[in-house]
Amino acid sequence: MARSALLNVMVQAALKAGKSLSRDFGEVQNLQVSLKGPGDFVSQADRKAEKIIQDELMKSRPTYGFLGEESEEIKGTDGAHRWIVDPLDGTTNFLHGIPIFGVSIALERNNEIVAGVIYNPAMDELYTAERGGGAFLNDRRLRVASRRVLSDAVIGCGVPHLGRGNHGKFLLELRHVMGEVAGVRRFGSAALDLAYVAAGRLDGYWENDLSAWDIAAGIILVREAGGYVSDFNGGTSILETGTVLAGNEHIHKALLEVSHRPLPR
Ligand code: 2AM
Ligand code: CA
Repeated sequence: MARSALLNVMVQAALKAGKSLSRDFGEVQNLQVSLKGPGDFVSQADRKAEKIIQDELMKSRPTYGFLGEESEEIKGTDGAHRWIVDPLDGTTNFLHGIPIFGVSIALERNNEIVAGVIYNPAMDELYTAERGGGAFLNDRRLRVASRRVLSDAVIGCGVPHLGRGNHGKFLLELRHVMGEVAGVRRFGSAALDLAYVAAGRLDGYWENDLSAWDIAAGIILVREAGGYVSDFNGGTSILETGTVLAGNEHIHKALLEVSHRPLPR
């Protein structure tokens, strides 16, 4: 598998940040965290990872813009290119010693995502995709699952929690979806949920109330694995709305319909 120079830069940044997160995850698991508590330790881990990524990316492409979860946006002198980075997606899992978290790095060119890398250091799973070049898990080419009906499908989602999201709206969506599918999962990392759709582990996935960095890299992974990704209403405003709905052609269509059914009388 030949990677472009650009994708290589992204991979190196993700691996380096992943190493740092791995070390800090070990600390969290051993509960050897600072007196200020694990929350504070985790935000430090998060910021450290973002700094590593930013340094790596800016070193090789100093004119590109940079949008990261942990820092002020940098407007590059090159108006066409922007990195969109989440140094630690799945923060709550990380904090709780659950090994489902990862680094997410996307490259946007003229408002379109053209490359994406997601890395889960705890499982040493590196997901990469470039426009027109396919999607990969480590060296293996990815293809979305081929199941065509919801009754065979395992669907991922995001569940709103204390102080976040529209709980009533989600319960309505879940009520309809859970009645039609083989299983519903909630893994807690939007980036990895999309990577799992690309890998055919999840047949579909939807979530609302996200940020651009949670989903930017996952979008191209799913598309390059032959899947469909839209915003929650089936449109193209994924990053703008922070909503996402994904699957193969059939599951995407069915999930879109079922999740929008009105409340039964
Ligand atoms: P995080 O782990 O980086 O916080 C889980 O439902 C998904 O929602 C994760 O990808 C998580 O990213 C994201 N998330 C959690 N809180 C969020 C917030 N306030 N805004 C946007 N996304 C959030
Ligand atoms: Ca995130």
